[in-house]
Parts: sequence; structure tokens; C-alpha cells
Amino acid sequence: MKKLLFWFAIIVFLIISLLVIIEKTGTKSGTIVWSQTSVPTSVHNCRADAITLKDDSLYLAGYSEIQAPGDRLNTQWVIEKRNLSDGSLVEEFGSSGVVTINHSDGTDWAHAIVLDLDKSSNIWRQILNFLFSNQQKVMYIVGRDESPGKYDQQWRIEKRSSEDGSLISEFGSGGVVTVNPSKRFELANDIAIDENYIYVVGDDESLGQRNTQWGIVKIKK
Ligand SMILES: [Ca+2]
Repeated sequence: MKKLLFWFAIIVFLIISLLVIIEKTGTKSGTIVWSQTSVPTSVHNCRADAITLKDDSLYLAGYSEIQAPGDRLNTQWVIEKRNLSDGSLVEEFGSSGVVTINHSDGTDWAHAIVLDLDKSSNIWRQILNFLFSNQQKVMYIVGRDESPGKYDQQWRIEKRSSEDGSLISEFGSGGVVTVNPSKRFELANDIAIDENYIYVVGDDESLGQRNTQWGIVKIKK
């Protein structure tokens, strides 16, 4: 009996020692694993607004100023794809991991991003998907652009490949849908998706200047 108790005590001791070693060598909850900074072709301020992830990649969206502040802000959309493991840029995406688009001389701003598998209305792509089960990985990015005219900012929704960042031309007009409730400052703030539709929420200033209301739009994928 004494021998049994002795070996039982030894086993308990070994288990506790092992747990202590695992606790000390493992990553503690709340530890910062890595951090990165980015100044995407900005001459003044830049801003990151959106983050999402899929598989082993992280996707970010925001804007950068490409001209020193004058009578109006000239910003451009910035989308980055990074590795989850260390935060480094994914070379194959856009130009060395970054897509930048300057839609106008005014305030262009990517504000939200969501990832998806392509549900294309193109019959040939649907047949390819069916035959080879190789659905294209895509993303929707929403925000604003000022291309209608000075201080006339509209909602902008873009569908792009999440592999290389290129526009998916079957969506809207050349991969882009715009919504312009009024000739004032409007921004598509966020996006949600289901199997067949995307839903976008944002500012609508059509009631009058500084009299904004919510706008919600449902769009066929
Ligand atoms: Ca611009």
C-alpha cells in the first residue's frame, strides 16, 4: 500500500511539474504577438478603418492623403492584404500587398470590407464553378468617392478578387456600384452579406444640409 501511495505521489508531482512548464512556455493570454505599422503612400494623414480575415490572411481598408491639405482633402482608397502569422504584406495582392485607388481629387475613403465566395451571375463562371468547384474568392469594399463633383460625395461599393485585388467586372458597372442620395457629404459605412445579396448602411443627407438620416440599401450580388 505504501509503495502504491509513493508512486501515486510521484505521478501527481510529475503531472503538476509538466503543467507548470506548459504554463511558462506557452503564450499568455493578452500577450502582443506581433505589431506592424504602415504609411501607405501618404503625404500627410492616413487612416485604417476596417479589418477582417480569411484563411491565413488579414485584409485592411482605409485611406491615405496623397496631397498636402489645400482647399479640400485629396485622399485615396487603400486596401492591404497581410499574413496572419507575422503581419507582413502578401506580395501577390495588388502592388506588393497594397491596392490604392484615387477616384477623384477629393475625399475618397474605403470604410468597410467583407470577404465572400463568388456568386456570379455570369453563366460561364457558374458552369466552371459547378464543374471544378473552384469558386473565386472575392471581397466587397464600401466607402465614398467624390467623383460626382467638388464636395459631392457618394457611396461606392466595389467587388474585387481577394487573391490579387483586381475588380470583378460582372458586378455593377465594371465592378462598381454607386449610390448618391444627395449632392452633399455621404459615406457608405458598413456592409453585411448573405448568400445572394449585399446590404449597405450609410449616411443620407437628402433631407438637407447637416440633416442626415440613415440609408440602407440591398443589392443583388
Ligand atoms: Ca482623391
